[in-house]
Amino acid sequence: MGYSERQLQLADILREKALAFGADAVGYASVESLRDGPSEKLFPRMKDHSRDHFAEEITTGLPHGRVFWEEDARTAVIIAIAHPKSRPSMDWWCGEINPPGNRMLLQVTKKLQAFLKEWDPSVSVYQKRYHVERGGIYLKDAAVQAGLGCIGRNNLLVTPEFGPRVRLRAMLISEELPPTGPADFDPCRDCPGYCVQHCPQNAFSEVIYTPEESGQTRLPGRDGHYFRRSCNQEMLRDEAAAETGVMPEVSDKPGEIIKYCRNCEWFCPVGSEREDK
Ligand code: B12
Repeated sequence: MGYSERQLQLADILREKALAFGADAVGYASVESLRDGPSEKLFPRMKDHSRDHFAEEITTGLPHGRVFWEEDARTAVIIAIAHPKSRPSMDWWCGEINPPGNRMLLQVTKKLQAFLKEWDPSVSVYQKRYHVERGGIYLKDAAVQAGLGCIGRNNLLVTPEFGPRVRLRAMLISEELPPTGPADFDPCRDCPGYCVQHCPQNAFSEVIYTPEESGQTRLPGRDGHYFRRSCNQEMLRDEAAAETGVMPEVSDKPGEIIKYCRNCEWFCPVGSEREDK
């Protein structure tokens, strides 16, 4: 598809702005390429949803797991912020309060939205929520299509610069921008799989999904080895182990600080040299 001068210019400016506002990586995927993607397709066939209480929080009016796409949305702008080993608190939840990393992501997309409003008020901008049930999109699928990295054996987006130690957020816009992916990148091919070996719940130890049974080849943990229920077991343990404390970055009131397991991120060697940017 040919892109106009205006679209090419916007693609450049938006990228520049996102990085200036604090994103560590940014990419674009066409909404068309994301519709009915691997995660959305698998969702109704999942063996165990685990966090089924999310179903009670559906605000889209769609069946559980379906993505709500705004009618005029054409491009998904995906941003990533690195969550390095040196700053673990970026991922800590304090009660119901969003972790500092998520708040940074939100600030970047809010600033991008404000910039776009000035650039051309006729461009529609949709902030996408974290949970698909509340209007979000499947962020890893979108990040792969936007060229930010690939899905690794740990079932996470693995980026060349920061490995899997990133968090993602999306914003949809009504302008068509040239897609920046997918990328030809596969660091897992010759890796012994430190990430999966260090899972405290052995969530990657058996094949849960097969291409035959699920009718698709893009599966959790690449070849269907990731079991959401086991992973969630660890997260419930982390919640039970939460201790009361204060996180000055988010609030001066004490709350239960939850430090979710990140072994499948910590043990991935990709991008480690960029840990402290
Ligand atoms: C629900 C949820 C959970 C649930 C269930 C996870 C799951 N995968 O099912 C629980 C609570 C267990 C969980 C755990 C974790 N989560 Co979580 N989670 C989500 C959430 C909200 C939706 C994920 C989902 O439901 N996927 C649907 C299921 C069906 O798909 P899937 O298991 O992901 O597998 C699909 C992909 O692998 C894809 N795929 C495979 N190969 C290929 C190839 C191509 C080309 C493509 C396009 C796609 C593709 O197809 C599979 C489906 O068949 C997302 C945010 C979002 N809106 O996307 C964050 C998210 C995925 N989680 C994230 C993280 C970091 C974690 C944890 C490390 C915990 C933590 N400290 O935050 C663990 C790690 C789990 C793991 N190794 O996968 C990050 C991942 C960042 C990254 N680098 O990828 C996300 C994106 C949130 C964020 N803030 O950025 N999570």
